[in-house]
Amino acid sequence: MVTRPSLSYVLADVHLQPEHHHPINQAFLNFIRQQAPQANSVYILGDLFETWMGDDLSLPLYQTEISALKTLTDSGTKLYIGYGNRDFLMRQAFWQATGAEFIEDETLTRIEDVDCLLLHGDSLCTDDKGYQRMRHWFRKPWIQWLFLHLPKKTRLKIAQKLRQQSGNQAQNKPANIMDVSSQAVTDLYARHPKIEHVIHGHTHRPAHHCLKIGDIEKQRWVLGDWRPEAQIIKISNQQISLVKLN
Ligand SMILES: [Mn+2]
Repeated sequence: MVTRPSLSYVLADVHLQPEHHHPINQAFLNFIRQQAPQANSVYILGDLFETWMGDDLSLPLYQTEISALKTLTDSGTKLYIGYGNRDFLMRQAFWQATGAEFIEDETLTRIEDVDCLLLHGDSLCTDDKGYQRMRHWFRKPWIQWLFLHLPKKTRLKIAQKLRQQSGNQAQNKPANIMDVSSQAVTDLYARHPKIEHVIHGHTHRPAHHCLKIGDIEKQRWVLGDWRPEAQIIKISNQQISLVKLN
């Protein structure tokens, strides 16, 4: 058993591309091969992949990245992956191929002796009613089952359409609607009154927000995306920091 220093990473919104020579994929592979093996654990809070259309279709597309993740977990680093709004159809074959463990949205966990609440973040964007309606449907197990049983060609077409649509919508929506709603954040804090640190992604607006509620200084850490420069969370010796990866 190798003893590692106190070090863990939390990241989200990598949006790995199907072309594995893409700069994002290269940056991610560098991180997974060089920095991640020094850590005790790595948490990926959703949207690791641009889309996931079922293990049968997507595992071969991301073979290089999947095997890098497997090498990482074989080396003893714990890897936890949650669903995002683009990749929530990973199933048994994915977890087996990577050696990663699934984490639910809104998970309370202790990382390097710091209690943290982890979530993707899309559940907080409640001002975007259209998006929340779509999320509600996509999260239904029977809809997912139906989708996964469609022929590969049909799934590819649907995924392409959804990507186009979400791109167009994002351009047309006012910026404040795409961010978290303050009411949703207040509700989240109320559900977890004792927790000090909340970490999420999704909005691609890396930041450290502080809000004093009663005796507790609530700290909301927002992860960045990986275009072009990643901003991820490093937790070491009970200190949390938002760091840039070069
Ligand atoms: Mn997202």
